[in-house]
Amino acid sequence: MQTDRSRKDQVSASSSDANIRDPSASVAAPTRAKIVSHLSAGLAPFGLDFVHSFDVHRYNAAVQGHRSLLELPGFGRTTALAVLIANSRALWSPFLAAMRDTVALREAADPLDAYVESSVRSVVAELTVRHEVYFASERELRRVSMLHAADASGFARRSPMHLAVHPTLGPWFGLRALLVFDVEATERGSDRPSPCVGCAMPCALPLQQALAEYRRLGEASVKSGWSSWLAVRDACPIGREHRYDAEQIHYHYTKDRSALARLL
Ligand code: B12
Repeated sequence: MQTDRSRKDQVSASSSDANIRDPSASVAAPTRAKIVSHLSAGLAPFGLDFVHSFDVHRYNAAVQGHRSLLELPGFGRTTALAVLIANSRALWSPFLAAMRDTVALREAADPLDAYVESSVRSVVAELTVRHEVYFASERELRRVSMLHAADASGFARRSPMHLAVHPTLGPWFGLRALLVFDVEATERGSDRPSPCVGCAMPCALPLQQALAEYRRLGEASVKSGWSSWLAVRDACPIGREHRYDAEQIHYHYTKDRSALARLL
């Protein structure tokens, strides 16, 4: 478990090569399939239960010309393996267990981000191939739009509610990290149709209401008016059986540390 200080140092050193591992240490580069199966098996116990591979150039094409999003490294390859890491509600129970066991997590500025970061880094560290890691929580030049990544990969499609929708999970998942490897991508990423096509869009009215509050109060409205934002997600007809439980929902929207502490 890293300290808060070392996490901050890593992020602030982020536009350098801080996260790029040296391939000279590598004996034989693992294949795409080995990387993906290593990540799937290693991350699942942490509740990071979705690992979806695609070609990083699809993300780069999606953000081309965007005013604030940068291209991700392609390592000079025609295709380069990108892996999107996501979670269903399965994240909650291992996260709470780790919180009970780890003082540094309980003291972290954002315990869930710290948990995701240490979990992903511990699993990725076992791979010897050159790579770069981006977390959903990173800012400014390191910010990756996870919604564009989900869309470009075909894992889920961006929807009018400013969330991505998966054909089975609906909007009930988090997008946590995007990894890029110096390995050819053998799958480009799929263009499956958006689950929103043909939907009567019951999210439209709650979205208007939540956005009105957002315009009035700014980002603080997500915490103070979180039930309006929850109503938007709840309106989606897809994935209702994957809805998070009440405590998980409450913490994700409010980041209420004292409510979280009561669960430990
Ligand atoms: C910043 C941010 C927010 C801001 C958005 C404000 C803003 N002006 O952009 C606020 C604080 C409002 C917000 C709220 C929420 N967010 Co948010 N957010 C992000 C974050 C960290 C970055 C988004 C970003 O800047 N993208 C880059 C920009 C440049 O992309 P863009 O497409 O060009 O810009 C779009 C957005 O800015 C958006 N936008 C513009 N104004 C507003 C205003 C509002 C209110 C919203 C929601 C969006 C929005 O429209 C633009 C065009 O689509 C992402 C993680 C990530 N790294 O992607 C999570 C993320 C998109 N959020 C997520 C979630 C779940 C939420 C919440 C439900 C709360 C929560 N944490 O559980 C709420 C409610 C949103 C909803 N639709 O129901 C998830 C989405 C998962 C999914 N299934 O799709 C992400 C991926 C985080 C994660 N770890 O999973 N979020």
